[in-house]
Amino acid sequence: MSPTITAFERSPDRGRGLARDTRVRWALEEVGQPYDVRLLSFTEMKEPAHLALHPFGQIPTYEDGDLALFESGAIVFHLAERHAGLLPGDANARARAISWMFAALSTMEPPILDRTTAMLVERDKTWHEQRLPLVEDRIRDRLDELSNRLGEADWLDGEFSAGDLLMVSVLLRLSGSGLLDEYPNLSAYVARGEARPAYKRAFDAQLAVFNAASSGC
Ligand code: GTB
Repeated sequence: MSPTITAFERSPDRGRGLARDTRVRWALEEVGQPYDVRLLSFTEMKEPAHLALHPFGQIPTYEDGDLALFESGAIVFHLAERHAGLLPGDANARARAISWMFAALSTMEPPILDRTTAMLVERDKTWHEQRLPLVEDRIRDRLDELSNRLGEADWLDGEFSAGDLLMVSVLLRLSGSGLLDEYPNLSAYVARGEARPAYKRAFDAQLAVFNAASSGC
């Protein structure tokens, strides 16, 4: 039996691949693991059946036999541990790749999410125009450092890893902000991630869900 993940029945990002099921789909595609998807409405996400899987009533979740997981990072890590292709075999290189997974989620993602919040729910506040540049400067601080570390390398530490998968997924949330354009090496890094066949399959799969919902299928 294939594992089952959950995703938005109709993603608020209109199929741009920014919801967190995309990173899980991407990991599944990278390791060649077929999967099923259970689509959920916002109402269903808060009902007991889903809350039993996800304490915060969110997507994505992952079910495989008697294992149920939530948190996209934990799901990607689980897949990377159980399949070849997303973590190096050498123990030290593996530990460094895991550091990059945490860096993506706990160092890079928070300031980027803060900007999303500012744009989605604070736009009508009197202080929005003053706050946004501060939020964006905090993102720039991190992008400066990441850009310096990446340099001209293709990936963060040798071969493509789950660390890159999560880092590219996080950076993609800056699409349209103009911030990534200030860093040609990071823009190229994200483009390399998006060009991977596994990413394209993942992106197309989530887009197909949105298109089907929009056409009333
Ligand atoms: N830390 C968790 C993880 O990594 O899995 C966060 C999970 C999460 O935030 N899930 C969101 C969710 O279920 C969907 S991805 N939200 C519903 C809720 O909390 O009630 C976040 C997301 C939502 C919308 C856009 N968008 O429109 O662009 C992008 C990303």
